[in-house]
Amino acid sequence: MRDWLSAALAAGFLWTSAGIAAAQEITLKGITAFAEKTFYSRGFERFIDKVNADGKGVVQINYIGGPKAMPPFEVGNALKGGVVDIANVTGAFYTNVMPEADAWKLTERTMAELRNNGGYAYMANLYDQKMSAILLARHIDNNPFHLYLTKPITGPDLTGLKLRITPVYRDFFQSLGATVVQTAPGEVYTSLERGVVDGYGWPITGIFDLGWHEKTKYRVDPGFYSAEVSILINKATWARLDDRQKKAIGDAAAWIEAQAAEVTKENEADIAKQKAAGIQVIALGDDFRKKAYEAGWAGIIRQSPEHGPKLKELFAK
Ligand code: 173
Repeated sequence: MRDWLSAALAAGFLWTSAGIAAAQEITLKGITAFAEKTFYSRGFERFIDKVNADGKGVVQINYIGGPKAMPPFEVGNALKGGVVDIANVTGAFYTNVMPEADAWKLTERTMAELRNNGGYAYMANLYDQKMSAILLARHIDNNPFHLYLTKPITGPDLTGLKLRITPVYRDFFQSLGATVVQTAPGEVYTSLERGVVDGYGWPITGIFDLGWHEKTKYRVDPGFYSAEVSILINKATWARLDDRQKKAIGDAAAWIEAQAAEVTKENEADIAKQKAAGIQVIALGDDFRKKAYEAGWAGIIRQSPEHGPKLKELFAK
């Protein structure tokens, strides 16, 4: 083999069957807003494993890690600016860049339905304009949020309670009289331990990942909304990819989004685990859930009078 050819192959150049174009394997930087190997990062980690297996010689993802590498609320900006290429993150963590992203939590339609009814397309345009990004896959859905407490309540009145929030819960908990304090997930444990908060919002799954069950006495039912965690890619990065690179990433994205329905099994498992850990359920009835949606949509429409009403039309049932 001629020297230049072996050198080109060693450097990762591949010849297409037509022999007219050479493509170099590309390596993308991936970050997650959730702690590595915990529930909300696992779908992303499976996605990366698949891309790296199927995309050998074509495209690879270098997994930089989670909140130790980058604060969760900075992930949106980093993706927008191309500091990272691919991110695993929830809309509530980048409302500073795109307030409408928090509306995913209010969807009552599946992603398959939203990809058909124009809901996904409407959001895709906002991602393009505000985030310079493309939402590849929502891998967490069917996963309600709950209020967890260290003190009991007797009804839907949170007056006098100080609660840890993200934008997900702000309007709802405030509408019921709570005082709220926003923290990243990584600060929940110490906030509970120091008595800085009387409880926190979080989905039904994952409270065992960071040890919060040790400090949690009550879970308020019913749950409300549907947690969203998605894989996003920077728009300029995507534009640089050739067809084979896009296919490797697109196929892995469709594969992981199709698994979002399986989240319900994890919900059941964590409900049983919470019960076994002695966490008591405070059941408030469906009015609690109804109030959550009212406050949630009012908040989205207040923050985005231009797009909120249209999103409600496309997302709600
Ligand atoms: O509570 C949170 O940090 C939050 O907003 C969230 C969103 C999606 C999944 C898990 C947590």
